[in-house]
Amino acid sequence: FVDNIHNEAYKDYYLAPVLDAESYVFTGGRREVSLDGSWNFSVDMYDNCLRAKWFLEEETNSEGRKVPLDYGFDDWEEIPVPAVWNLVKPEYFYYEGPAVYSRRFLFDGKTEGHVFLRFGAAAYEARVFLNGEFLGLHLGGSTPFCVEVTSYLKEENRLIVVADNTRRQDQIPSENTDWFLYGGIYRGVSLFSVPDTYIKSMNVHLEGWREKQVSVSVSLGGASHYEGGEAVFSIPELQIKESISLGPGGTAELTFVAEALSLWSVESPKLYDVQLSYLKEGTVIDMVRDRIGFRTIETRGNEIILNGKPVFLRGVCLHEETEENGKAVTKEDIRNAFIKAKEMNCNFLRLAHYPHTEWVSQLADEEGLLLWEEIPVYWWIDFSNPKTLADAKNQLTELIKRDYNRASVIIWSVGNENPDTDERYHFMRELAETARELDKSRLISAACLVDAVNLKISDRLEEHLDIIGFNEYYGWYDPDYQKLITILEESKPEKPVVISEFGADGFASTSENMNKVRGSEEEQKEIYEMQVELFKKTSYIQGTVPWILFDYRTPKRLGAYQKGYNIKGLVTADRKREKPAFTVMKKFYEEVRKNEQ
Ligand code: GCB
Repeated sequence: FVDNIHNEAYKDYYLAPVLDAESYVFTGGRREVSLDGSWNFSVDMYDNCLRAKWFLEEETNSEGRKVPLDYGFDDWEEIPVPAVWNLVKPEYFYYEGPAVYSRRFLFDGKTEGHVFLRFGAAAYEARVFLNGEFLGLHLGGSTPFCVEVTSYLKEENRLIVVADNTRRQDQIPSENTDWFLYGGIYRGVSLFSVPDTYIKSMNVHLEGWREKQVSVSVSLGGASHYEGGEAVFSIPELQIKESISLGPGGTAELTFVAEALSLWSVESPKLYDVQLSYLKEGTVIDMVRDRIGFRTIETRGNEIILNGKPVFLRGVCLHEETEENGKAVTKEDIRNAFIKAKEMNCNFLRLAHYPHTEWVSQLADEEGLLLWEEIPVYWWIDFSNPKTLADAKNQLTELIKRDYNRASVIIWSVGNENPDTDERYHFMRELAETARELDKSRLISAACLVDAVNLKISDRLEEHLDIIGFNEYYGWYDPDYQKLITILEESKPEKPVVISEFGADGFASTSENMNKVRGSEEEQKEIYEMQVELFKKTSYIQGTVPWILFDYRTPKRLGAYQKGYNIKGLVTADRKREKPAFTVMKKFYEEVRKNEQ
């Protein structure tokens, strides 16, 4: 047996078709059959599955069973989907590379219309094979994607996914991050069917809070030409039923006034069940549903305006991680994080540094929390590489498509702490423009760096942002507070500024004499106190977002106290103990809230 396939050539074969935002289908209200559960699994460091085309299952063993070479997928170990493989077994903890997932499933054979597979997320490259066919490649470790499987389905099916979380220079994020890049299919997988012509997207938002004008945009998929169809949008609770004829391209923009609408807000997160039907000659062909809040978000000078009123973003940053589940967080994990944030008097979460599960925005809609969502254009990125830009744009588009209808999401962030070079400027400007084109109902931001030489808030990207996010660690990485005082006094931003990160390490002091040593919780508390005093004096600061709610794993932090964790949390990684700085923020936010009333 000789495997002499050229090293890279075998991979080229698996590049297209690309599964990108174009293939994404709206699933709200559709019946999805879950393929979560136990899947067969093997790490595949050498990419054997792709090189030797195991997915063809061509070999036959003595029982006449088709197997990949001398192994059967069904004999492999089983691991749960969704999950990160790193936490399934200690020997997988540091594994980074390709791994093969496989499962069988039955399908009842009725395939009028189209059938799709939907993946919530798989890190980072995911190649999907069904019954021996390569169906496509998805790039990006935290956004959802759909694959049409209609013509490949049989009664008994074999699904294979090669998921590869290798860090590469040209990816988003690139090779160096301050968080753990877990591997695996770590969000749900499902199967759903739609009719021949179907509703592909439904984007709903409120145009004006005073007029209560609602806008719905619809697009169909399936047929190549659409004639004579009609879209009917309804909000049963308000007895609203509005219809519009679809153009030949299968799209329509519907606007109407809903006078009786109660706005969604932090204090009163009112949601409505909505429904959109596609009809042809009076017959309902397809229907989707969602549960939607209606609010507006805009800026006025240095202020952020929610439903016509200024709002201060009392925030905290959050990574998608728990000790037990890694990135494959549960709804309960999310609820616990919300409880902690609310205890600190937060009304806002920055979901750092990549798209978190869609459950976060769904639950935030219910709980009245405002969200900043971000794509992982983090630190250094291969900014001059067009392939990298295409990947970033696609991740942004997939995120916007997924969460367009979530009232809680008020900001799209196009990146974090990127060096202010020409390449970066062009790259990120294009991302900001893409976000604006896709969604006029939200604000665009990025977490920028301060100009540390001239001591000013100044970044060429500002021009393309609605909110200037800026990260600063005065008191910590740079102990000189005076610099921050100068920066805040010297800067005259014309837009609202959100301190999108600040903070310091905080390890548990174990005895009296440990107090106030560098990195202790006591020092962390003092840094917070000093920061908060400055924020109070700076009127253009319209939000503060400390780094970070919980301590979390990161391979970057190898110090004696850090032990593989970023320990800037306001709460320990087990989520059990609040550090003293938590109380500083809690009091500050309490004051802000009182002043707002
Ligand atoms: C930052 C990064 C964040 C890091 C943090 C830190 O500026 O945006 O991802 O984890 O600082 O702890 O240094």
